[in-house]
Amino acid sequence: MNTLAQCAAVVDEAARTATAIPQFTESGPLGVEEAYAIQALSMERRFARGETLAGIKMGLTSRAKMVQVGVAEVIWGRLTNVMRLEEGGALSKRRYVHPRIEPELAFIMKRELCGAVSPAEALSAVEAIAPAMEIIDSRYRDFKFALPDVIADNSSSSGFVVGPWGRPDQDFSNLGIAMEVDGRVVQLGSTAAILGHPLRSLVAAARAAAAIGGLKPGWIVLAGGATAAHPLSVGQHVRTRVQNLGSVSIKVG
Ligand code: 0L1
Ligand code: MG
Repeated sequence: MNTLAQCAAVVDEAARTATAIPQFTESGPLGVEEAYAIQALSMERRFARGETLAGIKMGLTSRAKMVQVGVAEVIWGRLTNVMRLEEGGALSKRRYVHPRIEPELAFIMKRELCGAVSPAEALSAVEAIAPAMEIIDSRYRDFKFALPDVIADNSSSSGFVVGPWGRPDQDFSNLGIAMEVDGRVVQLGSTAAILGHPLRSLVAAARAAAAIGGLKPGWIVLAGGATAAHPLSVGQHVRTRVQNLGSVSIKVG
């Protein structure tokens, strides 16, 4: 088994060059703590290339996602400025190995939030909420991995796009979500699929982010996919509509 720094270099290079790699767990045991250490080291390499931390993503927060991946644990990853895509813009599929897209709810923070907090405390630190989509792209061959592999691979996070910001003082516990590809609905869900209420995901994010000094003002938190993810192909136009919050879209080039 390689050192943690070597694993970080391998997964970072796989992401940078959009090249599939074998799972780390195929060549030896890897614990969850070690996997988060690899994630941190691989993200340090991106920061050394000029990317900046823009927030965090929560993963496997819905039953559909847990079933799709075959685990029962919430995970997290880091978002960078370079991963953010322009709303209504285009992504280049060549930059990814085998990208998928999923509908999400995004928070933007107005205050720091760190450690064990109540849902009310979490909500009071939120500036706004928005419909969003995350592009996930496992760097592992055939999109197959064990839990530590995916954590080491920044929890598959590869890109995100955020729609119009709305007030956080509205009921967003159970809003309908429809994700369309070229006008055809491919996934239907509800924000309630995100841990029963997306705010619970923010509470979990504050706890997770204690490891990196807490969530900071201006950071984006992706609450997690509300449905299973959908594979992306060149030429597609993907739009997610969230009840009361508007829509967010991206083209695949
Ligand atoms: O919910 C998520 O964002 C899960 C990401 C990790 C699993 C996957 O790649 O499907
Ligand atoms: Mg996600």
